[in-house]
Amino acid sequence: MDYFLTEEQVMIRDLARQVSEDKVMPIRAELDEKEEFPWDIMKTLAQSDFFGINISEQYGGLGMGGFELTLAIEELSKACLGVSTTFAANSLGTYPLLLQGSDEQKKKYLPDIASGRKLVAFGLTEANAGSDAAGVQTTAKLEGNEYVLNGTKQWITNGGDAEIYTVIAITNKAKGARGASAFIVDKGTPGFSFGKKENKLGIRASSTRELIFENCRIPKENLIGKEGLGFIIAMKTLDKSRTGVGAQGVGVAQGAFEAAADFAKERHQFGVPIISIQAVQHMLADMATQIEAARALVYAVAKFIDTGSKDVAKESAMAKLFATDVAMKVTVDAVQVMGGSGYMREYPVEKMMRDAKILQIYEGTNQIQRNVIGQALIKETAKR
Ligand code: COS
Repeated sequence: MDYFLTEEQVMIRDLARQVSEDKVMPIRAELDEKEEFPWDIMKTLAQSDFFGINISEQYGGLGMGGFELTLAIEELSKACLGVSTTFAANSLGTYPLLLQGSDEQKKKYLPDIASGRKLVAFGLTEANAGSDAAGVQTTAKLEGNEYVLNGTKQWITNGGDAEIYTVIAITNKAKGARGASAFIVDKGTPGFSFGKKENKLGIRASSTRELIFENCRIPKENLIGKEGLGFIIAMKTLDKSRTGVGAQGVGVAQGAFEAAADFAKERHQFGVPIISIQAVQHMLADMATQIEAARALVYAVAKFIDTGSKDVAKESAMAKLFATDVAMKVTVDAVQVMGGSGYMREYPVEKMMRDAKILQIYEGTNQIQRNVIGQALIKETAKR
């Protein structure tokens, strides 16, 4: 379907598609098998200014919006979700700075992020704070001109490979969610170390580690916004980034669909290509319809967020929920269309199916997305 993209948007999409086809597809199976961090691909994306897409020109970015970022994430996801997760987690980690960073913080950090010189990671999740994001136990205590961080963050994408970390920690336990604050922590700060690299079902090209803070002292200037804003910054960050997860869903589903449709044209059974068998055609028709519906929703929500509207939690949750459920269904169906071949590592769809599962889990499980939507609906009905 034609989404009437501008010339610039077509350029971003086509460039991302080219990187995906030339650089990602040839090595995605190897990255998955060896759990190899995609440094070369990140370098290529940096050279093409992809890390600066939604960072303003003032700080070295391209000054575009979340919609253009969505286009890039979708194309990368068509080839490999491990690669697109590494890239998208970078923007996730950058949002706290974009949302509430001071001009000094932006001047100090954003040019390195926009140029791709430094990768970013977002540290919210902990052993006891997953769906219950307000359950964070990592503490940050102000001592003179420094905050002292103690605690452990879990399952942090880009953990260990990123240079810059935006971290949520408790500054006032008595205040609950209102007692959390957001900080910038540089890799190499004494007292800041990493756990072992996690061995995952999918997105194995991306790295996932614990962030360990043991009396880690950071300058008080590294507080983002004000004390007590941490939970809201985290929620607003997720409101922005969840559309990107939706775009990942659209991309991986499209990749799986194309692999299955191409295979169905070549594979013969009962003397005909299986694409001419109605049972297979109907599966492909459902897959294509669901993908187009997911894409339309993700694009519409990304554009809505770019208008600067303040309350986007419901729409962003809807885009993430719908597109990632579609991704799971379509990747499973792609394996089914391809039968025994789909199950083999020789073809890309078994990896896509393994990769897609995380989309229903990270940046808020799809059950949490339904909660967010439900809560927004309750508020809306109260206003009517
Ligand atoms: N934007 C602005 N403010 C928000 C907000 C949003 N999107 N969501 C919540 N808030 C505010 C609320 O308005 C409330 O403010 P008041 O204290 O003034 O009333 C405050 O934050 C607490 O909100 P709430 O009571 O809804 O918080 P809960 O602890 O019930 O948690 C959910 C809400 C479940 C939505 C939240 O914990 C969540 O998103 N969890 C999933 C986290 C996640 O995605 N984890 C994945 C790891 S990060 S990669």
